[in-house]
Amino acid sequence: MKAGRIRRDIVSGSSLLAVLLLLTGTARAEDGYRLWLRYDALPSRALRVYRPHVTSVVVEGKSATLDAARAELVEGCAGLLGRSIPSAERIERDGAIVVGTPHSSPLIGGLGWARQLDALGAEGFLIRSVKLKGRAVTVIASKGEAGALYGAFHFLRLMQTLRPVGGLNVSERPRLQIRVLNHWDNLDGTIERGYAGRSLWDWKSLPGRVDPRLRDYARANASIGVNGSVLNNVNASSQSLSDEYIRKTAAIADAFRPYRIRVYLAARFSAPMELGGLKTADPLDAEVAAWWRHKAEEIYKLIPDFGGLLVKANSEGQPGPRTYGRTHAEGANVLASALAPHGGVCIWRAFVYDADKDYDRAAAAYDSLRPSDGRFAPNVLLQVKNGPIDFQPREPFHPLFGAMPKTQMMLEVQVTQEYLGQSNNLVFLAPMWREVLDSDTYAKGAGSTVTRVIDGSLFGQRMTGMAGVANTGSDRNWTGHHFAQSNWYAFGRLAWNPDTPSRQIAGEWAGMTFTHDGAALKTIERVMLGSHEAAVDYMTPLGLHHLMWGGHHYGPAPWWDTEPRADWNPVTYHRADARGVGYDRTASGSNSVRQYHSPARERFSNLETCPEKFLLWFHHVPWDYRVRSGRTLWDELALRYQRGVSWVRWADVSWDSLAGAFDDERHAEVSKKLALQGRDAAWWRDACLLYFQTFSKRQLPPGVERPRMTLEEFKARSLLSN
Ligand code: GCW
Repeated sequence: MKAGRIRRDIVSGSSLLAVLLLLTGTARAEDGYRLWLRYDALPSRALRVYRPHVTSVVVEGKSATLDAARAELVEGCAGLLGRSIPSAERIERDGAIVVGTPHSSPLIGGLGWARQLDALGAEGFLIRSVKLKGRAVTVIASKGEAGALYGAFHFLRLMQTLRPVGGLNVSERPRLQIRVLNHWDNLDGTIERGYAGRSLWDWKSLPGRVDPRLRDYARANASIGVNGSVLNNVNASSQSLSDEYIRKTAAIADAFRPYRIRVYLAARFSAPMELGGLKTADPLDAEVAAWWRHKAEEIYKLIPDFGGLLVKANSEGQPGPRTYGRTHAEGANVLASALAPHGGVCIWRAFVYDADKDYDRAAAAYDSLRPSDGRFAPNVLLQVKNGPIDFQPREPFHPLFGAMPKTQMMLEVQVTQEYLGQSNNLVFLAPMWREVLDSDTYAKGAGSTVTRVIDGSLFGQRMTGMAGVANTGSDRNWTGHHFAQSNWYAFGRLAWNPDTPSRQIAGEWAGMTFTHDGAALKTIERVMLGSHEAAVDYMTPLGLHHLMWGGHHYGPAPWWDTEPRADWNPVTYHRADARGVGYDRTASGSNSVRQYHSPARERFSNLETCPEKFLLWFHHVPWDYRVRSGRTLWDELALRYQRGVSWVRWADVSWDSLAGAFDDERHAEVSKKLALQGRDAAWWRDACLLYFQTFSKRQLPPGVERPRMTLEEFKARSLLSN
C-alpha cells in the first residue's frame, strides 16, 4: 500500500518534472509573441483553488475544431496549473472539463440542454458546473463546434484572470455576427498603414508553404471571438481575385478553418475588365454580372466557407459604379447576387467622398449613400467608419448611423493607429470605440445608440457586424508596440459584446498579458484608460482634427496646405484666422450638422450646449470665447495640449514603478516607447501652439511650457524622420 503510494508519487513527480521540462524547453524570450494567450503557472493561491476543478479534459468526437479546443485546453490548463492535465475519453473523476456539442458528445447530448443551446446559436455557449456520471465536472457546451471552441477560450480566460471556476453558470452568445479584421495588406507584402512589419501572408510561397504562424494568428482571433479576416487591402489589386490567388487564399482558409475564421477578399470593382478582359465594369451589364457569378463559383469551389467580398468603390481613386453613372446600391448588388447562392456577403464601404468645390468632406458619405437606403440586396452590409472624416483621434459618431433604417450597417474601427502615434504611442482604443458605440443617434428617440443600430435591435436588421482595420504584422510581438495588442484584443471583445466596459477589457488583457499582481494591474489599467483622452489632448483637443503631416500621418503639421486636394490639407479643417479657430458646420457654415437627428443636431449646433470635446469640430470659435472652465479658448487650448504632455510624463513614471512586477524585457521595451511618446506629445503641443499663436497673437498661459524650437524649425522636419 505504502509502496504503491510512493510509486504513484514518483510517477506523478516525474510527470510534473516532464511538464516543467516541457515548460522550460518551450519557454522563450518574453518577446510578446504569445499575446494574451500566455499559459504560465498562476500564483500558488490560485493553484490550490483551481486544481481540484480541473483534472482532465474530455472532448468526445473528432474534428479539426474539436481537436483545436482539446489541444488549447490541455496545453492551457497544464501551463496555468503547473501540472499535466490529461485528455481523457470519459469522465473518471471530479474535475473533468467536458466540451462539445450535443451532436459530437453523447455526454452533452444526454444533458437535455438542446433548447437552451439552440437559443444561443452555433457560436454561443454554456459553461456550467454540474454533476455528471456521479462526478463534479464543468461542461462547456454549444450547439456548434465554434461555440465549443469559444467556450474553451472563455474558460481559460476565467483562470487567466483569476475568476472563480466553481459554481459556474455562464451563458454567452455574440451580439454581432460578422466580427472581422480588415487587413490592408498588399500582395507584395507591404501593409498600408501597417506599423508592425510586413504582411503575415507570404503570398510568394503560398499555396505550397503555409507559415505555421498563421495557426497562432487564428488561435488569437478565435480566443476573442473574431470569425473573419479580409486578407487584402481595400485599395485592392485585381490580382487578388485571379485563379492563382484564389488558390493561395484557399490555403490560408484551410489553415484558419479549425479556428472558425472565414476568409474574405477585398475586390477591385473593375476586376471584370482587368482580369476578365471585358470592356466595362458597369454593374448593370449582363456580361459583368456573369463574370462576377463565375468568379464566385470558382471561389466557392475551393473555399466553401468563403465569407464574401469587401469593396471600396469610388473613393480615393478606386473605381466604382459611379464611373458608369450607377448608384452604390447597383454596384453592391451585382456582387451580392453573385455571392448569394453560396451564402456569401458583400460588404460595401461607406468611406466615399468627392472633391466638389467648397464641399464639406464630413457630409459627403451621407449625401451620396443615403438616397440608396432600402435599395441594397439582403446580403449587403454597409461598413461605416466610426466618424465622418477618417479615424481621427476623436470624431463625433458618423451621421449615417441612424440615417439608413432599411440598410444593414456595420461599424468599422481602425485598430492600427494610423493617426494615433502608430506603433510608438500607447493608446488604448476601447474608450474611443465605446464613446462611439454609446453615442445616441436619436433615430427613434432617446436611446437609439450606435450599438443598437449595429446590433440590429433598433431597425431589426438581420445581418450584423463590426470590422477592425488590423494592426498585425510580421513583427515578433505582432503589433509593434506591446500595448497595441490590447487594441486587437479590445476589438474582439467589443465585436462579441459591444456593451463590454473598457475597464473590464483593460483588466482582462493586462491580467492575461502582464501580471496577476493587483496593485500593478491597477497601475496598468489606469495608464490604459487615460491614454486615449491624453492623446486627444496632445494631438487634437477640443474637436480639432486632421492636423497631421501629409502622407505618413505621423506628427503635427497644422500649416500643411500643399496637397493637391483641399480636403487632404489640415488648413481646410482647423480654419484658424485672426478671429478664432474651428470648422463651422452649423447652419451658418457647411451645415453638415443637419445630418444628425434632433436633438443631437441642436445640441451640436449651439455653442453653449455643444460638448466641449467637439467644439471646434462644429464651430469656428473666437480666441477669447469663454469655455466652461471660465478660461478663454486660447488658454484652454494651450492648457489641454500641456495636459496631454504631462499625462505622458505621469504614465512614464507610473510605468517605471512597475519595474520587477513582470519580465524586464517587455518592461524595458515599453519604457523606450513611452520616451518616444513623450517626445511626440511635446512636439505636437509645441508645433500646434506656435502655429496657432501666429493667428491668436496671444501669450501662452502660465503652466504651459515654452516650446524648444521655432515654428520654422518644426515646419522644416517631420517628426517621423527625426
Ligand atoms: O485612413 C485613410 C488612409 C488610407 C486608407 C483609407 C481607407 C486604405 O489614409 O490609407 O486606404 O483611409 O479607409 O480607405
